[in-house]
Amino acid sequence: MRTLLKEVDGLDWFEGAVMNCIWKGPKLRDILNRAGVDVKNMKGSHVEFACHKVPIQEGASWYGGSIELERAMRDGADVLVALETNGEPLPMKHGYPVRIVVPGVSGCRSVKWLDRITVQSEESKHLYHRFDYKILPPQANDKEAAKQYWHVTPALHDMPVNSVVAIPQTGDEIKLSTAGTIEVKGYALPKVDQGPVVKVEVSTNDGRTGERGDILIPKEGQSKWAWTLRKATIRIDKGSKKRVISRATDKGGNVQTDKPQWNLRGVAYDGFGEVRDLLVV
Ligand SMILES: Nc1nc2c(c(=O)[nH]1)N[C@H]1C(S)=C(S)[C@@H](COP(=O)(O)O)O[C@H]1N2
Ligand SMILES: [Mo]
Repeated sequence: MRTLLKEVDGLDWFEGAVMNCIWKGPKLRDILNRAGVDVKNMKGSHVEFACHKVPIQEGASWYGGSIELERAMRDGADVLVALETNGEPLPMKHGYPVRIVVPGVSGCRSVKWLDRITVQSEESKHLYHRFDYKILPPQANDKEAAKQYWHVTPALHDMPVNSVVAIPQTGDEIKLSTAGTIEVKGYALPKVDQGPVVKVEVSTNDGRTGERGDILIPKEGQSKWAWTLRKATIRIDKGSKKRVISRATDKGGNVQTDKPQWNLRGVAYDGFGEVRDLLVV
């Protein structure tokens, strides 16, 4: 968002931040059910996850965030109290011994080094829940202007459909094949639980024509949450300042947009995947 649209007050996400692994652990809903949480009498409640073991950058002694109880209790939402990743105990930096994993949702709710789960009537009061990770409206164009919008803007949960061109990268020099084509590889992610991604189109001429990428991984049985890795062979002319864009469509029909909306924190970018300044020789 910073490099393609306008300066933001936020982190450099580059193409986006992503985690895609096999998580294992009890479902949060089973734990809450065992604890006697009665959803019917708790409409509109939230579940807060907290970690008091590690302070945050800004000095608060804990980290936390919440999701709606409805999501926590929905079977298909697959919210996990994760103990393992890719068949191993969680690595220390990814939350050992236990973390929350809320698939399809902004990573900030997946609290690491978890030490408390609270069902409560209000959303988390944590700084990062109230004053970060929100898609502020475009009028909130600096920190001062944002002040009046934090309280009325909902916390970010659902992540949008996305695709990323990983090979080649911006600035690369690439050699054309004898057939006049190059190979493009990347990944694509669906909007929240509306996956898998069913189509990725790759274009070298601003979308006037496109090529469909073939799925490399997985070959079959795509999870609704997981990314797909793809490869496309596309025609391109020799020359400098060449651009390759990618556009994903998921099972729910969500498509990446040509005109993503800027927001101050630079979150939830849903514009096309893009690499620029390619030198094709
Ligand atoms: N305790 C704790 N959990 C946390 C955070 C944190 O700062 N402290 N950062 C969150 C954010 S913003 C993200 S994006 C993910 C990153 O998870 P990862 O380090 O496993 O990639 O952890 C989340 N959980
Ligand atoms: Mo994050």
